[in-house]
Amino acid sequence: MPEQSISIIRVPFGLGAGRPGSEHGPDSIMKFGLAKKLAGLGYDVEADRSIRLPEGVRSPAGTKMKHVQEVLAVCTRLGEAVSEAVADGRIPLVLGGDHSIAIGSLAGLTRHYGNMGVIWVDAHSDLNTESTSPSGNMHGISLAAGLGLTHLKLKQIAEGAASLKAEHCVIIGARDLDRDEKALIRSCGLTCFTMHEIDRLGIEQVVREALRIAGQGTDGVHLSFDIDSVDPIEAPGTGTPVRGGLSYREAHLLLELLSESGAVTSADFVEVNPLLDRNNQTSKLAVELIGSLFGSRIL
Ligand code: EXY
Ligand code: MN
Ligand code: MN
Ligand code: MN
Repeated sequence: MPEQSISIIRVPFGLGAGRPGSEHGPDSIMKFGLAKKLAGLGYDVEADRSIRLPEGVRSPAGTKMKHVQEVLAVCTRLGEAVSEAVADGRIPLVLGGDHSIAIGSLAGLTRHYGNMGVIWVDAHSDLNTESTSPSGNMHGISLAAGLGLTHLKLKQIAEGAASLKAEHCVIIGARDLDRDEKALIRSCGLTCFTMHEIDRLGIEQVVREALRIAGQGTDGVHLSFDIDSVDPIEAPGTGTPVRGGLSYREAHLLLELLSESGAVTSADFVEVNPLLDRNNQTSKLAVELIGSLFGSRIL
């Protein structure tokens, strides 16, 4: 089997979130040894890509949704980088940044994967639209954008991009949903395993179901992992913490099971905020969890 290659794409962008700090996530995750860890697992690692906000891009003040132009500009550049990685046969591993950048990943990926499944691991569902958003923060609309439910379309970001099919999208770990998001989840056809289902079924069964939904009849599976899915006791360094999240072991097992399946073709790790962290605990956890996704095992 040829050596597998990973393109680590850093996106130091945090304007889609309501508080600053996630723009420091990529450098912090790298500082705690991600590239070395992946190389040690046998991958050929390309680690020098960083996506910057182009000079001079600035949204007008006073609009409901904040920093739309900045999100569009960064996501356009990210879409190109992700698309290039896929075209070169490399696995794109995108380090955020806030979760709005997933829009760029999805735009770049759906140029290549015409029928992609998505596993969205998050305390939130990111299913607001420009109309329903209570905060105006772009990271709260990213999955809705992927599904084609927002004014912002993936096609604006990357030529040939296409919306996801809800039937192949799964959310895992949700526990803080807005009223309109709940209504949308009930009507749009995606599957949402909240913390309640994880408590009842166990994370192993939830992941098996998720792999079936996102993996069967699709040509790729994208994992979008928001670190706020993990309980704030383990991951305090994030902008929108919600108690009652995945335990340390549940988070690892989820990623180990995804790894075992061999189904995941790309991933985002987002919302690590080093300014809010305690002793870099959250950045270090992110490195460990990414290791589990790429094959690191206890024994
Ligand atoms: N649902 C809330 C909003 O739309 O403002 C909170 C969204 C937080 C999003 C975080 C990153 O996952
Ligand atoms: Mn999110
Ligand atoms: Mn979240
Ligand atoms: Mn299908």
